[in-house]
Amino acid sequence: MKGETYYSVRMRASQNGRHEDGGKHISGGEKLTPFDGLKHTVNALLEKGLSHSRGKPDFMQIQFERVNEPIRTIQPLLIETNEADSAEKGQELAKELISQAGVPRDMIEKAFREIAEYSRVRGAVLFDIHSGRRIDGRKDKGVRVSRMDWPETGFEEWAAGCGMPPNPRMKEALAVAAKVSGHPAVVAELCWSDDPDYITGYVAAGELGYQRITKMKEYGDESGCRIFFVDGLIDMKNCIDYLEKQPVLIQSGGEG
Ligand code: PML
Ligand code: MG
Repeated sequence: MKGETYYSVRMRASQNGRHEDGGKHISGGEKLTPFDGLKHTVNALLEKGLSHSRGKPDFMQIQFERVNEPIRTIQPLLIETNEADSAEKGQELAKELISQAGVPRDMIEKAFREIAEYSRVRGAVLFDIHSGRRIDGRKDKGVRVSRMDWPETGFEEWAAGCGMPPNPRMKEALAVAAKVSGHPAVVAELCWSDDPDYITGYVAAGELGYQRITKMKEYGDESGCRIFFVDGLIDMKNCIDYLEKQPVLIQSGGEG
């Protein structure tokens, strides 16, 4: 793996025009692959964008580019599943876990009050745990975490070892969470899907691991959430550069 040339492959799909022209987000995807995996990867992303519960896209962009920076390998987070029988209980549990990760309670409440507004943002929102303000400065675009992947064989071995089904959605979310929590400014991540038929979400942080919560919203709800609770005293440019540009492969036995 090390020494091999990798390519970052990205897909985004929307309906009623491009995202930046007000189109509805349908699907997105991020992969890292060696050259000989490009065809398969592009096809997999095409398939993902075309068969989505948020609707049929009328705009899709798939692009690849060679990655010139050295690739970092990062270990998967520990995983736990927490059952919640209502969205209200799931969100209360999420608040408790975010607080265990080190975010002050009043800041968590403030972030949750702003979730409806943040759900309009296409990427992630960076929320400063000191000021209680959004500090990514990216307006509707937010921050798109890119250039990470978990090679399939490694993921399948890991999933079998944890007794988890090798679910591709979970693989992608775990790869994002491991990359994001690998930056020292990120204290915790809160996420649930914008897909109307998927209600499991998670809270993730280095020590806490990847804490799945089985119900974070109601079926049929198309509002998602991706908030990174960050220590705004740490250099945010460095953090955003890392999230968008640092290539990362998830690998058991990788860096912490
Ligand atoms: C998404 O699909 O956008 C996020 C899914 C988060 C939860 C994945 C899981 O652990 O089941
Ligand atoms: Mg989605």
